[in-house]
Amino acid sequence: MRILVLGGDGYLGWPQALYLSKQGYDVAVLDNQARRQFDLKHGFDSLVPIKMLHRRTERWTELTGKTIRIYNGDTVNFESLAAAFSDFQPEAVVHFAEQRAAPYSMIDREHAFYTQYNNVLGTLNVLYAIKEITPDCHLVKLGTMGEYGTPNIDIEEGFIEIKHNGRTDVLPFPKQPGSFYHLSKVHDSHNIQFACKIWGLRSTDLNQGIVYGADTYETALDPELATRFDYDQIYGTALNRFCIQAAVGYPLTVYGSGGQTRGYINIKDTVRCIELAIESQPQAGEFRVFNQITEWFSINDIAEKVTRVGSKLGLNVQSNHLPNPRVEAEDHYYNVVHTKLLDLGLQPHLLDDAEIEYMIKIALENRDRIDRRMILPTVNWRDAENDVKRVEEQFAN
Ligand code: NAD
Ligand code: USQ
Repeated sequence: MRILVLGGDGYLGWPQALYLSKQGYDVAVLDNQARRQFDLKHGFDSLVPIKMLHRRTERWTELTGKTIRIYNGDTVNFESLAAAFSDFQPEAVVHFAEQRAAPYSMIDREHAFYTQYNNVLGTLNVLYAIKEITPDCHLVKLGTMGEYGTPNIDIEEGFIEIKHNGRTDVLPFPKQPGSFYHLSKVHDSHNIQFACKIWGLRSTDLNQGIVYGADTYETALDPELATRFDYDQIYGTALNRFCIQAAVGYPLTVYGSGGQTRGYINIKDTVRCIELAIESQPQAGEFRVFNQITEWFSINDIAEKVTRVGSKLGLNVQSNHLPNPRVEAEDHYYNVVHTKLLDLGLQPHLLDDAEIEYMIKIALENRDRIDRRMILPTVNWRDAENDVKRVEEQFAN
């Protein structure tokens, strides 16, 4: 089966391309290098050194004899996207190619605009490319658990049965996202569901939780295959950030009281989940939603785990409750239905001490690459104007 991975140079897209190639699929990647350009422009860098996309694919071929085709394309530029679809004729498309940082989307109008323009219109182009060029192609789209927010009821898997004034229907689960980034995913979901209904496209929307983990079995084969490890205040997620903070002796940056609870998934499970979605193709016209998480923790739970494991490694790990720069519930109910991928055969790698120890050790090995100026949050949901200045000052340093 031919699979096109959009955003195939990113943290998740690259390991996904390797994993699918290893399983015997014919894989191509498309990327516009937006993420690398952000790093170059602002002086950010992955904790772990990463090779350019061409070298990565070359190394994969040297090691395995398998090839991964590269398309330099942009989902927002329909010509480049359509050229890749026409040339490769994908039977499945895995769509990772979006601006994925909530703090980035909350810097100011310009960054909110870019995020929604890039994500929503890029995905609209993907839907048209499928309709016009490869109408049977299965779209596997990366959504996010943050689309749902934190309602005071169980979060169902995409849809909920509602009884109202004596009548009953099964409707999309209510969405209460917490950033302009998370909102872009909600808009995508609506557009995708609509395209399935009117054109008979087939799609799986994966509401994925926070992904952690430094490598997959394939990226670990060789340092030149490594995927990125973000720890900065814009792209770094809390667990990655806490691991590098423990390694450099910086108090863990817990935002607010730390009761914020989120779904998590190991990167090794992410790549498998997407294969499971591809293998179990939906019917024409079907819009499926899977909740792609394996467990959930509060930020305090994560800080406690990193403190415990760091202490075992002889590190002095402290926590600091910073004023929360985001607008979010800090003490809330959280219970998520996530059975569909388990039913398809997912066998989760859960977050144990060994995984955290591995991540802290990678941070210790790359300690001289950690820029402490990237640790404190610079984007405040409530006070964007002031923070643009602070973000710019920090980028300028
Ligand atoms: P990433 O930023 O590392 O990778 C995204 C890749 O897409 C980058 O290589 C970037 O250059 C590319 N890209 C962005 N816009 C593009 C465009 N218009 N055209 C072509 N390429 C473009 O992000 P990631 O962590 O790998 O996340 C991938 C996807 O998974 C995103 O959609 C994200 O929202 C979703 N997701 C990620 C996580 C997580 O914890 N990392 C959790 C849930 C969902
Ligand atoms: N947080 C801290 N300290 C930090 C960083 C974050 O306490 O130093 C808190 C945040 O306030 C938030 C929680 O940790 O309550 C999660 O934040 P995060 O930065 O780890 O993750 P988030 O912003 O939710 O975004 C990440 C990915 C995004 C993906 C999302 C999945 O960047 O692409 O969509 O996880 S989910 O959270 O399920 O929506």
